[in-house]
Formats: sequence, structure tokens, C-alpha cells
Amino acid sequence: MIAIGERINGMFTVVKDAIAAHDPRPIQELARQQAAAGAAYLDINIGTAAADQEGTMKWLVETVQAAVATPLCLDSQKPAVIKAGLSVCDTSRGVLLNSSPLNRKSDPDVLTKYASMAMEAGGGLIALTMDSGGVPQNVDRRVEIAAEILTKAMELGMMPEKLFIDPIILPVNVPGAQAQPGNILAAIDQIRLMSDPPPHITMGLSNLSQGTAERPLINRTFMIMAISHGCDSAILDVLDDVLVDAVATAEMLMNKQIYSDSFVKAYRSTSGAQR
Ligand code: THG
Repeated sequence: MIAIGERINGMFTVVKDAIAAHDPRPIQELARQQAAAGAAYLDINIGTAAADQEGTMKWLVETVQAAVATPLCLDSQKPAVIKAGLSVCDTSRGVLLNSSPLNRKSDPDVLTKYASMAMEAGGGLIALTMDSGGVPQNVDRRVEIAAEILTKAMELGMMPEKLFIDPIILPVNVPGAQAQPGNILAAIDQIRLMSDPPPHITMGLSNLSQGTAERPLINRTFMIMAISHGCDSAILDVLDDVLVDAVATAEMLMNKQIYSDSFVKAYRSTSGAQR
């Protein structure tokens, strides 16, 4: 499981406040905690409040990589913000760019831009099953967009093992959205068969439970369901020990980790990058 720690995101009040105050300490503390919990990558997202977005991304990248050796996952919908992050990023550790849709009305070549930057950095790319029409609400269109992304990436010279397809999970409590988690599982079943080796499958797990009363329970349960369908990565709360132990168990039951009486301990003692 390629676990991407979600906590360094301006969506969280502590991070937003630390960015505003230019205080590295709370951010470096979150970086250390997530690295210790076994994150393979740390997501870096400036949120929506920052005035100078490129400068804020640079500061966050420098702040985090001064504290931990974990590779980063630069998270922005703007190519210029990703580019700014990359300009100060130690990509020799590895890097993920997060994320590009297939295309966008205002930027038809957005996927080419992200894929080119990822390849130049020797890193991976997260691509969303989304196009200029928005987020598809059915299985078939998700799968079609994933196939178009995979084809485009391979045409550009990116290998499937560097590509992470994100079927986009949205809050389950939104009216009409309750069929989507099931649709996403059905889409994952098909995306896994598109190439050998297949692209990775990732998702922003915590989106699912936003605004609900049982957040951890919903996140943990869906993570395990998705792993059983072949999902092998997520942007998630690695500080949720019950979630991480459940992931270890799901991977053992899927025959991806060897069973021993101490399999949870073994999983936790393996660095995130090697799981
Ligand atoms: N796909 C990809 N990248 C992503 C997402 C995705 N990056 C961002 C996001 N979605 C994944 N990360 C988060 C981080 C936090 C939350 C949800 C997703 C979250 N935060 C609390 C909230 O909004 O309720 C913050 C509350 C607090 O301050 O404590 O839920 O889908 N590729």
C-alpha cells in the first residue's frame, strides 16, 4: 500500500494558521508524525487561503523536507504552483505530482503539462478520472477516461507503474451521491485490467466522509473495500492507527503481506516506501 499522508493541507486549521504565521513548527511536527507512522509520501497542499500560492508552496516544500526524508506529493490544481514546488523539491527522494484531469476547458493540455513535469523530475503522476465535463457519475465514463489517461501517458513516454489513477471519491452524504462508492469499486475492477503492470489506483479517502457523523468508521470501511478491489494507494490519515492496522490486515488477507502472528507489527516496522 502506497500511503500518502494527508495532513499537510491548508484545509486543516493548524496548517492554515502555521502558513499565515510562517511558523514551521506545527508543519514539521505533522511531517515527523506521518513519517513515523509509515507514510510513503507526504501530500503538500497549500489550501485556498494563501495569497502568494507559488511562494507558499515553495515554503511548505522547504519546511517539510528540512524535517523528514520522506518523498513529497505536490498537490495543486495549478501547473504553476506544482512547478514552483518542484523548483525547490529534492526529487532524488522521489516525488508525486497531484493531480491532473484528462483535460480542462480552460487548459486542454493540462495532462501533458503535468506528465512532462513528472517525467522530468523522475516522479509519478496522479491523474483524476475527470474531464472538461466534470466528474462522471457512472462506471463506464470513469473507465473510459482512465483508458484515455493511460493511453495519453504512454504516448508521452510515461510507464503505467508511474501513473496513479484516482477515480475521485466525493462525500457520501450529498443527495444522490450514495451510489458512487459502489461505482468506484466497479470502475477499479476494470481499470486494473487495462495494462500489465497496471497503473496504481489511489484516492483522497477522507473526502468520502466529509460532513458525516461517523468519519473514521466510514473511511476505514471503504478503504478496506477498495483494497479488496485492487486499490493499492490512498491519500489518507496515517495517524489513524485503527485505519493503518486495518490496511495491514486487508493486505495480508489479499496475500500481499505474509501472514505471521505478528503481521501488524511487521507491517508497521516496514518503511512505507517498501510496502
Ligand atoms: N484526490 C487527490 N488529491 C486530493 C484529494 C483527492 N488531495 C486533497 C484531498 N482530496 C485529500 N486530502 C484531504 C485532506 C483533509 C480532508 C479531506 C481530504 C478533510 N479535512 C477536514 C475537513 O474538511 O473536514 C479538515 C477539518 C480539520 O480542520 O480538522 O476532511 O480526492 N488526488
